[in-house]
Amino acid sequence: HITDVINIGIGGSDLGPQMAVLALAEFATSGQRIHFVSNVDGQELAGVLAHCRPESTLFLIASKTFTTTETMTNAHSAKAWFEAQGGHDIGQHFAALTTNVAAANAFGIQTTFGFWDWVGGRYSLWSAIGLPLAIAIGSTGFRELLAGAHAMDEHFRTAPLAQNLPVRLGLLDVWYRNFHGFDSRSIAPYSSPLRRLPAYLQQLEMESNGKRVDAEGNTLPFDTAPVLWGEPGTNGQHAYFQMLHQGTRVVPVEFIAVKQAANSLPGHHTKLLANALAQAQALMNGKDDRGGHRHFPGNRPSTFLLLDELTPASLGALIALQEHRVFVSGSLWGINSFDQWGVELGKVLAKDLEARLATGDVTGLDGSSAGLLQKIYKK
Ligand code: G6Q
Repeated sequence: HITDVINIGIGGSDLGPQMAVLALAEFATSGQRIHFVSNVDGQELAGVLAHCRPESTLFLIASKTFTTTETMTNAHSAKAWFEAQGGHDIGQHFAALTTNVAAANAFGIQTTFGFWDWVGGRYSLWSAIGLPLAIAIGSTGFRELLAGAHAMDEHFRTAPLAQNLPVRLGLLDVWYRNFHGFDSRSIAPYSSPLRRLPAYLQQLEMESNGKRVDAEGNTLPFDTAPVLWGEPGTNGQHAYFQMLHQGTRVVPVEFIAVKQAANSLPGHHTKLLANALAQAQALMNGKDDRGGHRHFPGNRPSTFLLLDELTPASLGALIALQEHRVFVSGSLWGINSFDQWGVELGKVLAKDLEARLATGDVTGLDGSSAGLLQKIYKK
């Protein structure tokens, strides 16, 4: 009997399913605890393993390439833990979500869930990478998520441009970025279950459109993806919203609220929604204090997305909306939203430095990296 499912993956093989499992906790059907381990910092895996037993744990090794260092390191440690704790039958307790079946087999995993190697990690929630979510909410729930996304796909494909949500959002993004020079966007989900949405959207937009050249490699003469950041509301209000209201730079805010409460605690949801409305109102209208320090200039733009309810279908539609919007702005900027050479460079450099940390060799390194390496290197 499996009580714990541990998804080991990073980036696109972590952020989507993790965000969605949290968002749809109300729809959990399986009763299993779903854990996400991404960081190569052993604290993360060790912390989860401390509460698990090998006979009741299922490991999902989520890696498109099955070569990512963080994931492979965690996967090997998980396997070593499993064996050291007297676990039997790796075949029953480890599965891989990957396009590299041969590498998974070589690792000792026979059960593999495949997808296509042309699917970028950050767009892979809909594929086998969504398995932890499918385990959590069941296949019916997962199909509802897909159906909600499909409805948004069809809307994007067929709706007239003036009513087309991804088109309108993408145009707005370009308008803010290039015509107003706004260099960031704050994501404010007024919904605790959507608390990992900012992290998910950060990757979706900044990895897709954080590019300085067009698809042919020509340097772009204008700015592209803004910085995305944010925390759930109302928490953000008690932290950085001060700057949004009275700071020197304008940051468009994207409010995401849910009309229907998923809990029955009296008063909470009305307060939550009232705060979301109040913030949008204050950003827009400001408050006149004749230029004194209590003056709020107002005229600060925000977008308000309202879901009737947070369900698998509405979450699917919300995520598909964001994917298509990134495609729209990326297309207008003429960039390839589907590569990620910055991520690849990090992977290569870390391998070189890992080898140097074992030997202390700094030959050919820049002074800054050499200095740091010498501080860390232990003889
Ligand atoms: C996603 C990125 C990146 C990727 C991870 C994990 O679009 O390319 O976040 O998902 O680096 O890669 P693997 O799934 O291959 O381990």
